[in-house]
Amino acid sequence: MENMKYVQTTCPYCGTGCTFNLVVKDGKVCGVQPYHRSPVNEGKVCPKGTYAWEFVNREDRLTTPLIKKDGKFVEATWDEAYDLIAQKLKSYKPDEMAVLSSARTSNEDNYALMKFARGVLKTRHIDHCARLCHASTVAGLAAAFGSGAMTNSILDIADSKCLFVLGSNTFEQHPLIGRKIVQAKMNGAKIIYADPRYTATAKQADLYMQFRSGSDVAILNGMMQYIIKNGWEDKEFIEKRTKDYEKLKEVVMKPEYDFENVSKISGIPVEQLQQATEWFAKSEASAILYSMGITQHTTGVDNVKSVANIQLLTGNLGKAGAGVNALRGQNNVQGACDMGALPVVFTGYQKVTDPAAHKKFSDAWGFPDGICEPKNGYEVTVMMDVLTDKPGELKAMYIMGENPMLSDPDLTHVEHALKALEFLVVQDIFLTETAQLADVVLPATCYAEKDGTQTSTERRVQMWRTAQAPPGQAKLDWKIIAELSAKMGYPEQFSWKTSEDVFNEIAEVTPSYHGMNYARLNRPEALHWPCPTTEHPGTPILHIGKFSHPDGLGVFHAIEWKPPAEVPDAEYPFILTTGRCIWHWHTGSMTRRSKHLNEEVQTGWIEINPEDAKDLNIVDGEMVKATSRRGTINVPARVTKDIMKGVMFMPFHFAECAANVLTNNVLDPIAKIPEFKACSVKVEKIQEA
Ligand SMILES: Nc1nc2c(c(=O)[nH]1)N[C@H]1C(S)=C(S)[C@@H](COP(=O)(O)OP(=O)(O)OC[C@H]3O[C@@H](n4cnc5c(=O)[nH]c(N)nc54)[C@H](O)[C@@H]3O)O[C@H]1N2
Ligand SMILES: Nc1nc2c(c(=O)[nH]1)N[C@H]1C(S)=C(S)[C@@H](COP(=O)(O)OP(=O)(O)OC[C@H]3O[C@@H](n4cnc5c(=O)[nH]c(N)nc54)[C@H](O)[C@@H]3O)O[C@H]1N2
Ligand code: SF4
Ligand SMILES: [Mo]
Repeated sequence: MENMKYVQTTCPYCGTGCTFNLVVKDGKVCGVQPYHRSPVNEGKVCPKGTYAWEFVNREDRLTTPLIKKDGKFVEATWDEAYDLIAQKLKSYKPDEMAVLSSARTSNEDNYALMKFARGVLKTRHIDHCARLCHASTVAGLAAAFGSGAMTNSILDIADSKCLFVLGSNTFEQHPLIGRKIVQAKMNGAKIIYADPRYTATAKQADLYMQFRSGSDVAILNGMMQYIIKNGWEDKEFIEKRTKDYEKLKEVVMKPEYDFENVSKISGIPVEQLQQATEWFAKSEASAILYSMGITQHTTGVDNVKSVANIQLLTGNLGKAGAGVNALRGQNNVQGACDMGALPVVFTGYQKVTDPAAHKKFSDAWGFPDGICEPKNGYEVTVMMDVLTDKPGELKAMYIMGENPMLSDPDLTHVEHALKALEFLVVQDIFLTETAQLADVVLPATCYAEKDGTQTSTERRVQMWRTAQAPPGQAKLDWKIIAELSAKMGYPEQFSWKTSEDVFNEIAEVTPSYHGMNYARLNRPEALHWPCPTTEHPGTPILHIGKFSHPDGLGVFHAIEWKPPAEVPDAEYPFILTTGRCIWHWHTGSMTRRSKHLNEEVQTGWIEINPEDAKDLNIVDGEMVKATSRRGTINVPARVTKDIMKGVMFMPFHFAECAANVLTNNVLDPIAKIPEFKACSVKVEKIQEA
C-alpha cells in the first residue's frame, strides 16, 4: 500500500533496548510489528512495546508553547517563549540555576542540554533520574572495577550456568531479558531468585528466597562466609586480579554473618541459603542480575559493592555467562549518564574537576566567556533539599523529560521545593504533574518523531528513526535547546542541522563513543561502547583480563550490614517497599494514556499479607488509609500471600494514590539515592462517617 510504511526503531520504554517496526499509515503511527533481525529481542516485544504507538497521537499531546499568566496557561509562539526564558535565565547567577535532563530522550538531546547547562547557563547543577535509580551502581562498580556499567551482555545471560536474580523483577520490568533467563534455564542453568515478593520472576526460579527489605548485605556477607568456609572461593582469580581480599575476609567471617544470624535478619531459612550458595559457588559461570531492590537504599552503594565482592570472590567476572549485570531501567538512562547529564562529569565520565577535561571541553565548545567552574554540582535529591532548606540559593530550574512531582520521594517536600522556585521551565510531551507547576511549558517530540540514538543497559548504542511528523508546533528536544541558546547569544556553538551532526560532535569529545557514527550504528546489532576507533568492533563484555582501574585490579570492599534508615516501630509497624508493574511506566504519563495498557490496570494498590490484613480487619479490594511520617493516602488493598508478612508493597505509577507521598527522602551518603525500597508505615481501615 502506498500510504503505509514500516519504520524500524527502538523501544522508548526500558533499558533492554528491543527493536520493532512502527507501522505508519497516512503519515501517522498506528501499530507495532516485529522486526526480527535484532539479536536482543529477535522480533519479540512485551506489552509496553506492543502498545508503544498508542500514546503518540493522543489528543492531549503538547502542541504549542505555554506561558503561565495569572495562574493560567496561555498559548504562546516559540519566539515569545524563547524571549521570556532567555530574559529570565540571563537575570540569574550561574549557580542559581539547575537543570534536569532526561533518561527518556536521546543521547543527542541529553548532550545538547548538558552543553546548554555548562556552556550557556554556566551552572554546575545538572542531574537526572539516574540519581533515583542506578546512582549506587555507578559509584559502587566504579569503586570495585573502575567502571560503573553492566559488565556482560544480554545475549550472554543465556550462556550462564547459574543466575542469581536479586532485587530485580526481571519478568515484569525487563521482560525480554527475562526471556534470556528462560533460555539459560532451558540450557540447564539454576535460577535463584530473592525478593520480598513472590513475583512473576519468582515463578521461574528453581529456588525462591523470600526476605525482609533491607537485608541484602547480610545475605551476601553470609553467602561469602559460607563460600570461604567451604573453600569454594576462586583462589587464583583473587590472587592475580584483585586486591584487599584480607579486608573483606575480616568482615564477612564475623559471627554476625553466619547463616543462623543472617536467617534471623532476613527471614530466609538456613537450608535455602546453603543451597543457593552451593549452586552459585560451584557452577562454572554464575551471573548476578540486579536492579532497584539493591540500589534504592541508604546503603545502596554498600549493596552494590557487596554484589561486586561475591563476583570477585568466585572469579565470575570477565568471562561469558558471569558478571555483575546491573539492569538499567529507562530506555536511555545509560546514555544520559554517558552524555554527562550528571553533576560530576562531562561525556564519557570525564571529570568536571579534572583540569585537563575541563580545558578539553572549554576548547572544544569555544564559548567566548568560558564554561561552568570546574566544580561538582548538586544531585537532584540535594537540589530539592537546598530549595526548601536554603531559600534563595537556587532560583530557576529547567526540566526536560522528567516528572519529579510523582517520581521523587516525599512529594509534599518536592512540591514545597518546586514552588520555592522563581522560574520553572518544563519541556515534555504531555502536561504532567510537574509541568502544571511551570512558568513556561515547551512541547517536545517523542521517540516516534525523531532520529537519534539511545544506549541500552548493555551499552549498545541504537537508533531511533523518524516515523511521523510531530504534533502541532512540537520540536526536537535538542533543537529547542539550540534555538534557545542562539537567542541567548550562542548561535555558533549550537549550529547543528541534524541529529547526526549532534552525534558527530558527541563522538568527537567522548573516547568511548569515538569510533561510532550513524552509518556504523545503522545495522541490527549496532555497537557496544567502548568503541574507541572507527575500526573497533565494540565491546560486549567488560573487564576481560583486567579491570578499568589504573593498576588493572578489582577491589574488594569490607562492608558491614546496616538496617534501613527507618525501621518499623509501634506507631509505624510495617515496612513499605515500592516499585512497578508490567503494564505501567513510572508516572504513567505515557502508559496511562495508552488504551490497552490502561485497561489492564486502572489504578494503584497496596499489597498486604493475609495475616496482616486479618489483624487489621481489612479485606481484599477495600480502600484503606496508609500513613508514613511524611503523609497519608487512600489506596485499595490487595490482600495476597505473595508478599511477606510485615512488608507491604505499592507501585508508584498512580497520582491518585501516590506511593511517593509516603516514601522517605533519606539518602545514601555517597550516591545520594533515596531509600525508595524501605520506609515505615501504618495501614488502617477507613472508618465510615
Ligand atoms: N513495566 C515497567 N518496566 C520498567 C519500569 C516501569 O516503570 N514499568 N521502569 C524501568 C526502570 S527506570 C527501572 S530502574 C527498572 C526497575 O526494575 P526492578 O528493579 O526490577 O523493579 P522494582 O519493581 O523497582 O523493584 C524490583 C524488586 O525489588 C524488590 N525489593 C524490594 N525491597 C527489596 C530489598 O530490600 N532488597 C532486594 N534485593 N529487593 C527488594 C521488590 O519487591 C521488586 O520486586 O525497571 C524498568 N522497567
Ligand atoms: N516510590 C518510588 N519512586 C521511584 C522509584 C521507585 O522504585 N519507587 N523509581 C525511581 C526510578 S528508578 C526512576 S528511573 C524514576 C523515573 O522518574 P521520571 O523520569 O520522573 O519518570 P517518567 O514518568 O519516566 O518521566 C519521564 C517524563 O519524560 C516525558 N517524556 C517522554 N519522552 C520524552 C521526550 O522524548 N522528550 C521529552 N522532553 N520528554 C519526554 C514523559 O512524558 C514524562 O513526563 O522514578 C523513581 N521513583
Ligand atoms: S522489554 Fe523493554 S525494550 Fe523490550 S519491548 Fe518491553 S519495554 Fe520495550
Ligand atoms: Mo530507573
